[in-house]
Amino acid sequence: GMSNLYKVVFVLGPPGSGKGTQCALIQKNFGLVHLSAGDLLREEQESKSQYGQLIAEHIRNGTIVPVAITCALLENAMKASGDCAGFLIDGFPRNQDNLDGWQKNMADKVDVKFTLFLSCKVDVCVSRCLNRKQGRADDNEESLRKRIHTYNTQTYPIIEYYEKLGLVREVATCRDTDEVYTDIEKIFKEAGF
Ligand code: UP5
Ligand code: MG
Repeated sequence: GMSNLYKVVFVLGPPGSGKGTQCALIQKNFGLVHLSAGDLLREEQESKSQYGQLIAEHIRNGTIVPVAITCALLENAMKASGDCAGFLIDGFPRNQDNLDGWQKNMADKVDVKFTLFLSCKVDVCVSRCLNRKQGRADDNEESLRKRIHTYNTQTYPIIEYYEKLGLVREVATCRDTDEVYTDIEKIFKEAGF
């Protein structure tokens, strides 16, 4: 029955909207395992994988890695996690290819509870990324323009798809991290986590 399925919450929103920041808090307080698709891709790239160059190019250009690669990384990470309350899948699915590949490979293994949509004004997002100073190859003005374009044209339609299914919980993130988290905590409690 449903109890055998992995519980999943997707976390989407523009670059710098606070997906990683908020997922860390949710993971700590609710026992869900945070899997950032972007972090998994960066780790894969650094591990000298055969896909390293392809991943690096997509990240720098703000375009989206083919789903076969990303979905395999996510599934492996889920299998390696052992027992947990569920998974926070951060930054995925971010285009139609991602959604199609996920549905094909994972739909019968997971119970998608909802999509947490972290909404934030573009100028705030951009300045957060430019001030982050974590050495990310895509935290420069040119890559950020491309990332925002990809978000608007390809990722936002995925959020709209889940919205039509009644599965979006939106939280505005142009506020202090603690205020944002207070709203998120309510959403997870109401969802039974
Ligand atoms: N910060 C956070 N919240 C704040 C707040 N409330 N007030 C003030 N500051 C706040 O936050 C960004 C910065 O803002 C941090 O310095 C933080 O302290 C501060 P963070 O939590 O890191 O935001 P996040 O939304 O996680 O931003 P990130 O840059 O990680 O989002 P992206 O969606 O752009 O990056 P991601 O790593 O998901 O993807 C990168 C690239 O990988 C993509 O462009 C794509 O090329 C590739 N990719 C795929 O191809 N497929 C995938 O499935 C996933 C990624
Ligand atoms: Mg992130």
